[in-house]
Amino acid sequence: MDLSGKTYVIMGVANKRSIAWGAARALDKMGAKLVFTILGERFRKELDKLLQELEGDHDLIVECDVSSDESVENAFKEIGEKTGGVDGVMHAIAFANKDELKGGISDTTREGFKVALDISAYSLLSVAKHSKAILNEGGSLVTMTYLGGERAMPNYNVMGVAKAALDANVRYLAYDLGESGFRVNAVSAGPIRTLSSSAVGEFKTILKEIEQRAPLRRNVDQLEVGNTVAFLLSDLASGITGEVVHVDSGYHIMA
Ligand code: N5H
Repeated sequence: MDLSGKTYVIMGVANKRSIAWGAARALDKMGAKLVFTILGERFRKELDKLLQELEGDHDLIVECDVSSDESVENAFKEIGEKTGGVDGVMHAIAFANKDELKGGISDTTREGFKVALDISAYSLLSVAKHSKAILNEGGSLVTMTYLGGERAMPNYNVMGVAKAALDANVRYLAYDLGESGFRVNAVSAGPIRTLSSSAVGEFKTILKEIEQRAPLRRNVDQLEVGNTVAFLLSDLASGITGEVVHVDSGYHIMA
């Protein structure tokens, strides 16, 4: 696929294992120009180092803290001024307190619930609000979700509730922005070892279950997810909106 002439914003690269980095590698290979947002300056050095691995020259890195509307507004203003408009945004951001990703969901604190829903679900609405002003014709948003938003899973807890809200945000945003010709979709990835999953105790067991039970009998990697993100961001997906595409070796179809 040729994406030369297209510009995409990627939010959520923390390190080389990030799913957002898988999307960056895929989009770069297809010739797209990339803009990155980082949570804070401490992530800049890591990203600068990673960027040397890409083929294209992607020099615009903007700070964006999605817990602040002002920060999101300023980030997209700056990106708009420096690029003259973008063709899409990948949102790969989530957070929940570690304590709430184990044990029962009934122990979730009010504050922990608020934080998880704010960073993992509300943030997509804020990104939509402030990015639509700089989206080129036919532009689109893609976010990352997980099966734990559709089914109850041990330990996922408040993140499952946040992903259910995120999935609903995708559908409501698709309706809202559809009037302007913009599309909004999600990719539901199978489990992949990343910085955010590294804290999960049972992760090995979860990966093994996929190898045994998923139709493809193997796990997926960041590049496979990235290729699907690239497809959804591209004009090849011009008729797809409000959709959740599972890139999970087919695991979600199994009883
Ligand atoms: C059923 C599972 C396993 C249990 C749940 C894992 C959920 C992980 C998602 C959240 C977003 C991880 C998270 O917020 C970790 C933080 O508490 C601590 N980490 C950090 O602060 C690091 C430094 C930063 C960079 O991370 C973040 N997120 O800001 C689900 C798994 C099988 C699949 C999975 C891992 C799904 C998912 O949503 O990521």
